[in-house]
Amino acid sequence: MHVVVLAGGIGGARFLQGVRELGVEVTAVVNTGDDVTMHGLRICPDLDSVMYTLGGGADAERGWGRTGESWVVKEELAAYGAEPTWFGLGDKDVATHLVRTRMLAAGNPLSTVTAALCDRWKPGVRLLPMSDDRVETHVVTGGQAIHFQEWWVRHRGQIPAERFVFTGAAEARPGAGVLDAIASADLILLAPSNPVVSIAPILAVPGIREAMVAASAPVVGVSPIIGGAPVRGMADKCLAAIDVEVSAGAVGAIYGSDLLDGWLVDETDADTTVEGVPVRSRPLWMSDTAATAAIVRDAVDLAGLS
Ligand code: GDP
Ligand code: FO1
Ligand code: CA
Repeated sequence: MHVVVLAGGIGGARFLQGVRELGVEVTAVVNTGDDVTMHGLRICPDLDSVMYTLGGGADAERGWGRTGESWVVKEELAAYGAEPTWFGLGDKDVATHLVRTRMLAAGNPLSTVTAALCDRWKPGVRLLPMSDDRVETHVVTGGQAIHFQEWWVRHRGQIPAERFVFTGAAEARPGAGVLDAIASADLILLAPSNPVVSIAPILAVPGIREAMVAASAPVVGVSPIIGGAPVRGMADKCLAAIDVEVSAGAVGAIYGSDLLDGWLVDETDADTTVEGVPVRSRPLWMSDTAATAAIVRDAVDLAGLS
């Protein structure tokens, strides 16, 4: 069996820990819309969250970056007044960005660079960037567009987002291996990642959504919204910006019945319906790997594959 998972950062990473427990071939197609260049370094937050988490090097409490991190580089940059001082690069994390930036500058596509970084971390699943082309999520606020990281980290998501723009998405091509993975999948899962800024950018790369709809594999999504609120993060603010209700049903509806063959919601949202989509409820808290693996098994079952 080959399972393809669309994933963002921490929600995607935790979900993939459960998918990995299936013991089958797993390919993760990961959002790169959060990617940014800071201090000359190319940073891929969602790829790194997944790589570090599955590789056992993530700081689970902070939710991003490395365990046992130190901040000497950040302090030294701040001493120079080198902007942006609002974005924290840990010393260990910097090494990842140095390797990535050098390999990209040498002409390697991000997919090749990611595979090389994963040679060290051995995440146990294949990590594919959604695109090797540059796509960046921007937030339109007060009539101007700022990078997603500036909105989320600098402004702590406190200034109202009017809409999200995936700059470069229209011209981007699916990353190396992405369409082949989707076409050869036996099951495609949407991780309980942020629908607006993690899954939507992946689906905005021309050809990916179409390939998923055309694939022989069933597509099952897992709700990131439980009881009308995100478990953590900014999904409520993001959904408000696109005028979508913060509910499991509304998120299922934006993916739509053409894409979804099943939608898994939490047991507190058992009354959820999505037109044209079979909905099942079960506990969706990814409290540990065993709980997450149980969610994944229910998704496999909902797809009719158990
Ligand atoms: P990010 O890129 O680091 O923000 O992470 P993702 O986009 O992959 O995941 C963020 C989403 O994960 C948020 O909308 C959360 O609601 C969701 N999430 C986090 N933990 C859980 C959990 O235990 N269960 C469910 N169902 N969703 C979760
Ligand atoms: N999040 C923060 O809240 N503050 C930071 O200074 C910060 C730095 C950072 C550096 C590398 C990296 O991979 C992620 C980083 N994040 C930081 C997390 C990131 O802003 C977001 O949580 C994700 O992009 C959302 O998926
Ligand atoms: Ca993200």
